[in-house]
Amino acid sequence: MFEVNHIREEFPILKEQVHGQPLVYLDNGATTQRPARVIKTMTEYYLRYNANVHRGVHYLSNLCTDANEQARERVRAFIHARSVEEIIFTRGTTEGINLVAYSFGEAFVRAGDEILVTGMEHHSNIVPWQMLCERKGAVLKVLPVRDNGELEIEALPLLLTEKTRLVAVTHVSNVLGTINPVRRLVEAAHAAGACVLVDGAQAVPHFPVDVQALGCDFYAFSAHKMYGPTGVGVLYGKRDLLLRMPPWQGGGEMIKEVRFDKTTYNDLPFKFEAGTPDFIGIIGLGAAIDYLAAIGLEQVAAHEEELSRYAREQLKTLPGIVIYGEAPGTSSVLSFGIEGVHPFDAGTLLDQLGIAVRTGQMCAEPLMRHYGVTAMIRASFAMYNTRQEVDMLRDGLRRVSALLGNG
Ligand code: C6P
Repeated sequence: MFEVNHIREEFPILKEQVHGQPLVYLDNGATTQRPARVIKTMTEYYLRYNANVHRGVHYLSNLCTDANEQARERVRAFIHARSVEEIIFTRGTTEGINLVAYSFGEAFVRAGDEILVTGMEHHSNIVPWQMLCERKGAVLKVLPVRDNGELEIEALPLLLTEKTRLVAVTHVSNVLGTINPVRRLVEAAHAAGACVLVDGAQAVPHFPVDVQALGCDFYAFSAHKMYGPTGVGVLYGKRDLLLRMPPWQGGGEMIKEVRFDKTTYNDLPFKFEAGTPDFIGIIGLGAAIDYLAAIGLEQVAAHEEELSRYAREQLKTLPGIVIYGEAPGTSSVLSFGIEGVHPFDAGTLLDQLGIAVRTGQMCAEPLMRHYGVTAMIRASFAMYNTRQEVDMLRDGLRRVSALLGNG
């Protein structure tokens, strides 16, 4: 049974006060809080078991190596990848996308080729592709977004050409909450001979993801947005592609044999994991996955969907509210503006009431430009948020409007 108050007990920070008010944490799209058990697991490793992985024959090193590899297996099962060879640990979504932009780019992208992104991407899923295009003389194309927050899928046949090498798309928009039709995009891209990278940063914490069912070639996400630690992420890649891609960083761990005249590279996934990984963070991610799996992502999704629907309803009762992104079936993100009020002023006032929301351009400047604004206010939900917190946001916004706006 999904019991939100029971879940809240696991997150000590939720009992904190901010400016003398109970914390209402609605900035989960930026980073979620961590449950005590994840922090405890990591602390135990630091206090009792710490030793570098894949390097020693001694007891502690073997223990950490096993725990690191068990976490890899947990990630594999979590996103239903075929093999642990397809699970590469990174520093986060950003690093995963950069890895593909570099390494896939080296292997498969030539001058005149095309990379297709969408108009709702986070900077992390735009800039690495621009850098690749600059390096290779390739061309960046953009699948546009409709005002209601959906992708203009009908434009796809025009934009996908025999020159398209890769389509990079977010599974869920960090601004609009739109859940994109990834399966459909993958089918179209594959039919045109292009690969697909999915940015899953805002998807994996909110509903079950099955990379085999999606059919995508790459899928990247961050641990810190799914109740795990900062500094750790995952890149899933299809084995046959990863085998054909060169390593992107050199160093320890990614090699089999090093000679001054030639070095041979390690097997997957280690070929892409140069240097000491954040193994205690990785073990923490494993603990976060165990926790999420025990609660059940279907239950999490149902709770958050209900909460998001309720939040949309409540916000619409306020004067001067403009909601961005009204695509059917949006996820746990709700961005909006208030007529006559600057988002930063709204965010500052809400903060005084103990309510944490994100304000700004959300690392999605092209999308801001599409809506003709320089900033938005965003409430983003996690499994521990409640209707009562949504009510507090609504009441807080009412005060903001009364003080600064036209309410
Ligand atoms: N978005 C937000 O408040 P990193 O920083 O590598 O963990 O994740 C980057 C990233 C990539 N894609 C999407 C869709 C994202 O939402 C993010 C992170 C945060 O929206 C911080 S800007």
